[in-house]
Amino acid sequence: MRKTLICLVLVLIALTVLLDPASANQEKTRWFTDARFGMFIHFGLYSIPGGVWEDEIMGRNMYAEWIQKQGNWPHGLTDKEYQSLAEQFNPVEFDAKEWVWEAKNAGMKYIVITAKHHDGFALWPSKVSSFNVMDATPFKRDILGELAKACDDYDIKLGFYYSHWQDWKHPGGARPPVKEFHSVPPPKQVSDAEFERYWQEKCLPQVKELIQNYNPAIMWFDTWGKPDIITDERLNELIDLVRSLDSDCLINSRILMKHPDIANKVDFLSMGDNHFPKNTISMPWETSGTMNRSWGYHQWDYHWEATGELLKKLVGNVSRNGNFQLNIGPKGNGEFPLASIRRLGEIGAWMAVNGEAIYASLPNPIATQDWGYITSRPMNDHLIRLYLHIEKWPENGEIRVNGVRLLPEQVFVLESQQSLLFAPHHGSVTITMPHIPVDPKLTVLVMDVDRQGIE
Ligand code: JFZ
Repeated sequence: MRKTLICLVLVLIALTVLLDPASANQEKTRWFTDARFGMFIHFGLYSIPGGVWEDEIMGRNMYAEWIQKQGNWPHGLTDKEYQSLAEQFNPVEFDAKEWVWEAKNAGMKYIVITAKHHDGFALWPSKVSSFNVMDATPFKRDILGELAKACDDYDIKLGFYYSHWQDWKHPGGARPPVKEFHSVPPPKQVSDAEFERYWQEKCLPQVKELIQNYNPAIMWFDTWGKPDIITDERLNELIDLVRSLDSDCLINSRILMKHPDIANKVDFLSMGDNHFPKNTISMPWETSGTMNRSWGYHQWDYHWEATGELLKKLVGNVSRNGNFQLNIGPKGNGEFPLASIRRLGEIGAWMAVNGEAIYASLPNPIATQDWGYITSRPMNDHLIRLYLHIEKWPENGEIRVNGVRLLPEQVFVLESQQSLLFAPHHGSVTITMPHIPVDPKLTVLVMDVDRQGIE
């Protein structure tokens, strides 16, 4: 009797999960939404020229990974010129452990690397196409395999960017529809039959290979606009393939961003590059951003952003229920640029003392505030913890938290536990700040308050 009852309860639990796709999906994406912060890596043949070809420099705002098809020289590069880079690809300084350690030390919980970018070059020994690190380069090491191993060792999730739409190596891969695109003769749009050939003989088999060989936590696909050549049929075929091989592997919305039903087909939304939404979005979502302008290493891109600005992007997203995936463009020899390393280290130092306000935190439950951002965490049935991320240190020594109507139980500086005085103020709470700005980048205060006080 007891056994039957237990069985019945188990079946009921299983049914609720099965019948409620939203809750099943929440379970599946939990690690991702808890993580909040990841690393993007753009690495490939384009990392060698780093935005420069025979003394010609790509525009400093341009993406260096596009050097084959876009430049300020009149012709772009011929396929032959670009593909000859494979013979030079020998990133002897590449050390998977070092890369993963940098991510871990920065407080990141996952890495997504360009397994294959638009140029069609594979960073793993693909049996599907010989245009890969093992068969076409002197390096002859499985970069993805080494990374997968290091990620396991450091408990970091690994995902792959795979350019499913554009492939400039395969004759059937789509060509970019951008007006800045240079090539003589101009790019011919591929026919549906040509694309189907690419789809069946390269794209799908390589995706299958990636999942079977490395068991990625994320397949990160990339389109922009709404390319007609990715038909509903092809979209479903690709999604079904991933799902059938690994039902836990997360898929991002850029697989076909503008599709009207995309939110129901994928696991998380990826925003446009460096696009930071101003509203809370309940579905898991992420912005990918760069530290400078280019994704792939660009020797002349000096637009490095300050660490504080990068932190604000992270915190801003988390306060709206989103993630931040911050890009690194390693150099052709496999090293991270020093400017990136410094920023990663500084972010990591901040995360080491303020991580509680980020990991597995919830969005801002009250009004937006003019002094910064709020993240939150339920503590028990009645208490909610608000993390106040102070961006602008107040000149009058006080900050006012609007929308808190009951007096908090306590307020303190997260990194030092210093208690702060507070007082009610017409339906809000005023906090007396320390005299010296605790952290000029972003200071986190903790405020524990009764839930009823913010409803
Ligand atoms: C794409 C790539 O072309 C680029 O090289 C880089 O990998 C980046 C992360 O993704 O570029 C995009 C894709 C989508 C948008 C903008 C640039 N978008 O939707 O705004």
